[in-house]
Amino acid sequence: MFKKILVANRGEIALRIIYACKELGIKTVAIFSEADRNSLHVRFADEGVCVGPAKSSESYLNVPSVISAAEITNADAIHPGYGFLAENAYFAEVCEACHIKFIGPPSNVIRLMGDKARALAAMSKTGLAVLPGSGGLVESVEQAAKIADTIGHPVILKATAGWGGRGMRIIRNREELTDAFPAAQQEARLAFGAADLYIEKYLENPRHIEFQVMGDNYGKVIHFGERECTIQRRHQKLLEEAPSVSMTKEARREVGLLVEKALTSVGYSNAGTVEFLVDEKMNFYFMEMNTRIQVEHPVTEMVTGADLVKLQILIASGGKLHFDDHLKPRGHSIECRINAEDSDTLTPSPGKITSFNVPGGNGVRVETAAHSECIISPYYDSLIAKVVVHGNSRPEAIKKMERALETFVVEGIKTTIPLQQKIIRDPDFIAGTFSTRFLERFLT
Ligand code: MV4
Repeated sequence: MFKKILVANRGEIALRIIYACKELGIKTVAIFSEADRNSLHVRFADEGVCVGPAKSSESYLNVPSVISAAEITNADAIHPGYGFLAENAYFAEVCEACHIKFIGPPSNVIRLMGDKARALAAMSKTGLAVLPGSGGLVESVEQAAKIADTIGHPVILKATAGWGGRGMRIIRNREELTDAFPAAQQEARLAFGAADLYIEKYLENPRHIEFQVMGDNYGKVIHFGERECTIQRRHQKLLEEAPSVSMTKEARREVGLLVEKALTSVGYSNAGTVEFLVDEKMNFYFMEMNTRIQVEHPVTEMVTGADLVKLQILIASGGKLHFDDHLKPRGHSIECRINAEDSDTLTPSPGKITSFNVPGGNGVRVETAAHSECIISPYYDSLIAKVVVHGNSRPEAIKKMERALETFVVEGIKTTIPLQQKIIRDPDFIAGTFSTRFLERFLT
């Protein structure tokens, strides 16, 4: 087992990892930027190393600084959390070269999944369904037009290096393609440094359902069921749940087995998430894979009883997965991501929190690094807390969330709480009849 882990992150996820290490008897090293000197992750870790100024690119994303911090403190592993360096294949390679264990999948698998067109091709080859499309890069408007004619409009152009919906263009007819193709290329080049695009059939009202997986280093991959992540605004998730209301036991088993088979064949290990677009007929189409622990992992933990962060650490240190059977979800869990944002415009609202009361009680879990008098920095992600509830049923979980949000006091900055209160009281949300278009009704 590792003796000391460097936590290459900040905020609530850094705390989540430090808590897991404490429970496993592993020492921790926090890294921090000049803006985070007084943060809780620095306080609760055994050691702290300043890795640079407030700007992420010069601190949390600075590979030589982070590696040096691990070398100086003699850490034997690095947990990257999510965001920052978590899906940087080069960083994972440098860790490997420096004999520091990267707590995540092998660098070649990170690289494969980071290239969305290659990932689609690889997953399709293993038997996962993918939407009809180019099956690789599209080089020109003419080639794109030919594919669109074959599969029929509407189609969608996506950046192969993309994430967060940038570089995406929905194409409804041949005329639109002429302008959209170079525009998407340009946007992708600016955002990701690569103009490469691929094309696929566009689904009008899909759901977004993702499967949590964990693989060990002995060829075993198991799934931990699905999360429903359809409720998003501008590609930003606001609320996630497990299990999905639209899922059946049979579909879970069927898709889960396909996922396990696919990931075993690419040599996957550690935590990962396989994202699907799901149509009205409950057809699952592989969309992309995230090779990290995700923000919304707690809802899976609540219904399976697993500690996914501990499992990540145990697996990276050579441990084996020993689940005899697939975990059946018990009850229902919902997470609200509380962001320091204006809930109407979703624009950042940094500043000082003057008053802070975290909800509690039966079945309520709050992940946060915020506290009264703390400063929410404009330099980083605006996530300030995750409210996670667990109930015996979905209606019970919704009630608990309603009560938890009502008793969550955050003063001094604006938060997304009012928007999430609207969502959980919405008849379509309560009935479970929603698609990715759900939030359009709430747009201002
Ligand atoms: C799609 C789609 C419909 N059809 N692809 C949005 C983020 C990016 N990762 C992929 N996205 C989508 N891809 C096809 N072929 C609809 C979306 C989409 C979406 C997906 C999941 C959750 C919310 C969404 C909101 C708008 C669009």
